[in-house]
Amino acid sequence: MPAAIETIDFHGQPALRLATASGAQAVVLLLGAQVVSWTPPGGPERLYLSERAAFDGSAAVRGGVPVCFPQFAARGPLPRHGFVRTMPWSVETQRTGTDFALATLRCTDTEATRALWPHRFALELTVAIEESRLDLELEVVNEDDAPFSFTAALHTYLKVREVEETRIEGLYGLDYEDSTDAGRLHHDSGDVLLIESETDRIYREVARPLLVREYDRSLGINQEGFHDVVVWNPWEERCAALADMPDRGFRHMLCVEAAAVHAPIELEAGLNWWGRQTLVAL
Ligand code: TA6
Repeated sequence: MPAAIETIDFHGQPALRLATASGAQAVVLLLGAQVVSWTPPGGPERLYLSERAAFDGSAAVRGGVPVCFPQFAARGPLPRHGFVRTMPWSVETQRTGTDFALATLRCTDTEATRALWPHRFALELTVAIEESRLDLELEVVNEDDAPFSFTAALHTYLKVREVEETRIEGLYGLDYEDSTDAGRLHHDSGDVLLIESETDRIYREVARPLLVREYDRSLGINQEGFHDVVVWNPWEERCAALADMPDRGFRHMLCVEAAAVHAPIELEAGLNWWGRQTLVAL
């Protein structure tokens, strides 16, 4: 089968399914430009999607890769993680080649967004699959006539077999803000990060690729443009408090997010910024 892109219905929402000749697949919702599935050739699924996720647009879909913009988390006056994850995006480009499939989705400011955040902007999310790789690129264009600043993230939910048996390598020597410790700054001095309790960290100035290792497989993660990496697992209590997560869901997910948080991006009028996260199944 050659590479192809088709429009599908995914839990009642319009979505694109990208597929390559070698058998990779990804699904991206037009709602929030949220990638909700990525399967490298031969499988299995590598993104976590909660079986209790709401797909009616009343809340962000729990899982996949939510796009957070123009505010990360509750670090400002806007709704948590901004407002574009529950907005409808449009399909701008679809392209397939010998063994890749690529789609670009776009959203722009509306009267409702300007009431919350008085700026004109255009966002494009490009999703590309090729062999065992998923590339996500977020472009922000300042269409205003004055500068604006924003924080943003690709809030990637990885699917893991068992979170306590998962190790993250590559964070050694970095400073991180610990949201479970009132945002205090800590220094990571361990070779690997093990997730054994609630974890909510914003690692700063991450310049090296990361490796997420499980006993029988790994995932390489690289980013450009984004300076921070957020690592999040709600653990038992917080997970149980999330209406759209099953109680044991935290055992099978791990968020490793490409983010621009600790130093907001300042964007001059008419200019653009982009950030990319790449996942490679190993
Ligand atoms: O990225 C980590 C985080 O900011 C956590 O603090 C956690 O609350 C999570 O995002 C999920 O946020 P949400 O608004 O999707 O429930």
